[in-house]
Amino acid sequence: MIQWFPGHMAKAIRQFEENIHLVDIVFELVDARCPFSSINPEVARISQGKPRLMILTKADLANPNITNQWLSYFKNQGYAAIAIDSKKNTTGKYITKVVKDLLADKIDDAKERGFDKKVIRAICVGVPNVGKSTLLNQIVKRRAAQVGNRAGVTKGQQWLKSSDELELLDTPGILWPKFQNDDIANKLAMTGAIKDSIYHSDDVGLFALHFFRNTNPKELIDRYHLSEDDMELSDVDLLLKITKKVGMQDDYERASMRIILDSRKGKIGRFTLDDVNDLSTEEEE
Ligand SMILES: Nc1nc2c(ncn2[C@@H]2O[C@H](COP(=O)(O)OP(=O)(O)OP(=O)(O)O)[C@@H](O)[C@H]2O)c(=O)[nH]1
Ligand SMILES: [Mg+2]
Repeated sequence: MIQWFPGHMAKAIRQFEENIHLVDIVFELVDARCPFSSINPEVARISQGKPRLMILTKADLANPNITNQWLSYFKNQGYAAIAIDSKKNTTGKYITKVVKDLLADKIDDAKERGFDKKVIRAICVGVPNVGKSTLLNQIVKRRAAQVGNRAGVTKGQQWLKSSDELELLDTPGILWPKFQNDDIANKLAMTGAIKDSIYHSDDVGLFALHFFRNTNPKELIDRYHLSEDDMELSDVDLLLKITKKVGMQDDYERASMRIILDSRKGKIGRFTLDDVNDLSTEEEE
């Protein structure tokens, strides 16, 4: 079972608890490719009572129909929820509008009490690599926070100011001490929330392969020049076949990492690992 809960995450959670009273709203970022598995249970516990906006990031990489199903699900649960692509320059403006609409009563209140503007403070939290810093950079319209394509780029909290009366607290990615099951761990690893050196690439690679052969078979065949017959192979034999096809002889661990990286780049098609319809069974586990 994969576990990754280093000291800096425990510290980041403590700082989140210390700072929650400073903010008007919590941006709870989850990955649109696994919007359920990337929910950090610590966020609900710590932000109790504060308005929360659930933001499904990387929607450009996820299956759009399933993203809509998840948005409906979260809205039914009483959440304000939106899906975004932070690569788009319009995303910052869109979020600013959503936040001001959500907090309209509070803003009006401040105006009635004679303040000509109300500064809105938000804290941005979520699993590593989910796109917290990228999103905040879009809102403040400059590269104020460091971003990077690996888990654990942001090391400490940092306030960013936008010209639209928003003050935003960027935070390091946080996980939780024990994943509920292997599926959740595999999904987080596959989508890049867990440092790559923590898990066995073949475990996660096989998990990815098993998923793609069922949901995106055409893209899988195209990407690795497979035949229809190859799709009859067992998962392990299919991995060995792909290992040869990508010219890695029998280094199936390296080939597994290749599959994982290809999937993150969208090269095996858009996908969503969490199925809304599975939820009732997951909750029973
Ligand atoms: N395709 C796509 N990529 C995104 C999106 N948002 C962020 N990314 C990419 O995801 C990677 C991680 O982004 P960051 O903003 O550094 O993520 P973070 O949540 O701040 O990560 P930590 O600080 O490590 O916790 C970067 O390579 C971004 O370019 C998105 O909406 N779509
Ligand atoms: Mg960051």
